[in-house]
Amino acid sequence: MAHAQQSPTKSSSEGDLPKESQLKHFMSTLPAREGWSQPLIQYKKYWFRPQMLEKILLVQETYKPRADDIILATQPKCGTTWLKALAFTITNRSRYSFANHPLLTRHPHDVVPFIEISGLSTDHADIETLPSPRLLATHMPMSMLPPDTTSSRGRRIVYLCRDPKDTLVSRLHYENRVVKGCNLSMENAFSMFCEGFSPYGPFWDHCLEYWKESLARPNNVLFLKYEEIMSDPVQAVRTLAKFLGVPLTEEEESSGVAEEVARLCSFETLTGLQVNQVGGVDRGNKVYLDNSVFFRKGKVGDWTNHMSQEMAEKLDRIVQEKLQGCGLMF
Ligand code: PAP
Repeated sequence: MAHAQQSPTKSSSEGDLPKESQLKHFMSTLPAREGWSQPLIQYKKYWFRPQMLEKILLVQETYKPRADDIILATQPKCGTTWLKALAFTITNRSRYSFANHPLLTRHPHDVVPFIEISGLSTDHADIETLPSPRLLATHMPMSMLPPDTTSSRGRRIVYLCRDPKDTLVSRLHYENRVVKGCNLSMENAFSMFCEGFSPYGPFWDHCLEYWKESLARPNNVLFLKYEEIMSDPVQAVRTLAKFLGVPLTEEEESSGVAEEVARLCSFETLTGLQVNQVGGVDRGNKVYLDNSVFFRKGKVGDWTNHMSQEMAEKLDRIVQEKLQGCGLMF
């Protein structure tokens, strides 16, 4: 589509229209489709909630990447909260003791801001004011990261993905819990997901872009799976620390730092903390999210409780076909 290539935040035929009006007009020209709790808009093959797309388009010009930014990239429901906790704890381990750690009183979303979602963290509204090196998160597809985000030799991106069946189950529960009046069925969510129609989807394209980049630039892009972290969280801590340029020292190894990080960031520890049970964040637009919505079961394979074997095989087959030949498998 020709209009998808232009920059919607730059003045064009609309002359001096304020940016927001330009964006709204631009977005009104894009394909929209109903089915999830809100209609989604398609931009460059990916589907977004309108508010998210608006922010993604805006940050194309407002986000100024720094060479030492660390970016945690995920699709929603693939383990963002967990990855934020792990990366924050690893990179700040010389600043905070485990006994008096920020994560004991603050939600992981509160300590690592998103590039494109303001208001999810309470005190990091403006990421431009954060000191370097910044730890930032994003759900943006790789191809939509603002210009220069990936070109720096030093910049690091950690991408975390998850079995699409569990991702879908997690997404379905989240939508039904967070959006008042939403009562989406597994069958409907499943068929939309299989078509590639889901927030930030197609699921496989989002993974594939980061996967290819991780193969091309392994020192800059680390590709992780939720299931791998779950099967050996301590090893995942070591891998992350090394990739992020702060490998565990021998002394740290012998004093069990990797184990402590994994324990602090575990589902069990985080869900046991008051801040993650009763707190919440005001996301603006009259949306208030309980901190607890980011924690449900935290299990691998919960799909077996919500999906038939036939559905699972169908989704596996679709994903396999889409990822065929690239070396990525679920
Ligand atoms: P987000 O992208 O909207 O922030 P995200 O954190 O990616 O959500 O996904 C939430 C999922 O991660 C939930 O999965 P479930 O619905 O299958 O249970 C949540 O339980 C899980 N999760 C959150 N924190 C942890 C953790 N520390 N360890 C393991 N899983 C976690």
